Order: sequence, then structure tokens, then C-alpha cells
Amino acid sequence: MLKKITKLTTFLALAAIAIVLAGCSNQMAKYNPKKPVGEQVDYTITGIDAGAGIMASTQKAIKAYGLDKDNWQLQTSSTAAMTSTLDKAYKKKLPIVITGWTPHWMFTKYKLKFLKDPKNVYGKAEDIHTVTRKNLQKDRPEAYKMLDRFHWTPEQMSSVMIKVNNGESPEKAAKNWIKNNPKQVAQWTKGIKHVKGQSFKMTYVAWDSEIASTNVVAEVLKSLGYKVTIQAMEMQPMWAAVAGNDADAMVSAWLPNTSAVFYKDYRSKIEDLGINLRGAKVGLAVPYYMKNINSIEDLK
Ligand code: PBE
Repeated sequence: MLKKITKLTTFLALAAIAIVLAGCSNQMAKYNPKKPVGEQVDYTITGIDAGAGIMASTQKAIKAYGLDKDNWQLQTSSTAAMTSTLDKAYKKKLPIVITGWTPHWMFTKYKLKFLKDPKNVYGKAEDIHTVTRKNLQKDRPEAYKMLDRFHWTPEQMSSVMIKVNNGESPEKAAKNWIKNNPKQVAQWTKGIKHVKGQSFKMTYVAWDSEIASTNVVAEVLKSLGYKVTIQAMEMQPMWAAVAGNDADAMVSAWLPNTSAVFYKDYRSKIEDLGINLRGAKVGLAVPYYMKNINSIEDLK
């Protein structure tokens, strides 16, 4: 009798372990093109920090495409947490839907595709603008001139981002980029008089793209003699600082879509120096191995 009970207990224990393992393997299963994608990712879009424009746009997309009816949700985290989840999923070919954008090294490091957006929630293409406080031209004419000329390409921005992602300090990566692109930097600074230690404050959000651009601009301004400080903050305070004269400038305004709310709120209190990078893009993205998922509509 005792023997029988022991056997039964062992059997039950093994059965329990088997059930737990099955549950795990379900979560860790490779992407299966024959099953609805929603149930494979727990109806979850892996997002970034709550303040990002891409998060607001994604909430709109969830409604516009009727994904809310299936209880799709947007998970808030940070760029670092999202890319780390992506990295783990990618290595095992697990299904994942992320908030994606370019320029960013995630598109260099992984084969990802933007999902088509037939309802145009995310807008076609984004540009990044340089924005300054009012009266900067009067108080800091040399810096203003340089900022007005500053522009580069998504590839150039990516090259700095990749270096930082590989462990180089942003300051060093920016300095190296400047050293390797003397002609372009000379265009930005041509004929500008050097100043003697005037202060200059830039604000930015610590997204990889903005870490890259802000550090490059800061280093160029330093080379013109400015004492530059750069301060990372959330998106709303970044705009408020420039609008309220607490900061001189920022190069982080993704428009016309991603930062639209802030642009509208602060338009009359800032100066928009126009585009410093053309051809950015924002949307939902999945890894290449999710073959039959090509449009946001395919998530339904
Ligand atoms: N981003 C990167 C930002 C702008 C820069 C796309 C994550 C956003 O507001 O969504």
C-alpha cells in the first residue's frame, strides 16, 4: 500500500513538472505562422518610455486598427529594456512586436521590418528639427549660426549610435565623428568667430539618437569656445526648458508627428530652425522571420 502511494506521488509530481514545462515552452515557442500572432505574443506590443511620441502614436494605432477589441496592450518600459527583450526573442526566433524607429542601431543589428500602416497613424516620414529659445540669435549669434547650419544623414547619426552601443562614451564617439568628418563640420562652422567661454545649455531626451546628435553638436560648440552643458530629461520638460529660456537649444524635435503635441503647445515660445535630419521613420516593427506579418492589419 505504502509503495503504491509513493508511486502515485511520484507520478503526480512528474505530471506537475510536465505541465509547468509545457506552459513554459508555450511562451518560449518559435514564431508559428499558422497560429494567430496575438495569442503568440500575449496581445502585447513591447514599447519604450511612457513619454515617447511613439507610445502616444501606438495607443492611437491600437484604436484605429481595432486591436483594442482583442485587448492588445502596449507595454511601457525603456528603450534599453525593449532592445534587450528583442535581442532575446531574436536569438530564438520568438514572436515579438515592438515600437520601432530609424535612425536606430536596432535596424542595423537585427533584420527588422516596419509594419505597413495603411491608416497612416504614424505618418509617412519624420524629420528631426533643431529648436532654440527665443532671442538666441541676439544673445548667442555664433552658436545660433552653427545650429542653423547643423544637418546630417540618418547613416551618419547611426554610425555614432552604433559606437555608443558598442561601449564608447558618447563624448568620445562624437569627437571621433567630428575628427572623421572635417569637411562637413567646416561647413557648419565656416566664418564663425570663436567666443570666449560663453555658457551654452542644451537639453535632450536620452534616446540613442538624441544622445548622438546632442553630443556631436555640443562638441562642435565647444570647439567654437562655448562652455557647453547638456542635460537629459523627459520630453515635456525638454520642450518646456527651451520655451521657458532655461535652456538654449535642443536638436531632438521629431516632426511632424512624434513630437506634435509639444510642438503645438510651445510653438509660440520657441524658434524652429528647421530640419537637421531628413528621413527618419516611426512605426511598429517585427523581425524578418515573422514572414506573414507585414501590416498592422495582420495583427488582428
Ligand atoms: N523616438 C526616438 C522618440 C523620438 C526619438 C522615436 C523613440 C519618440 O518620441 O518616440
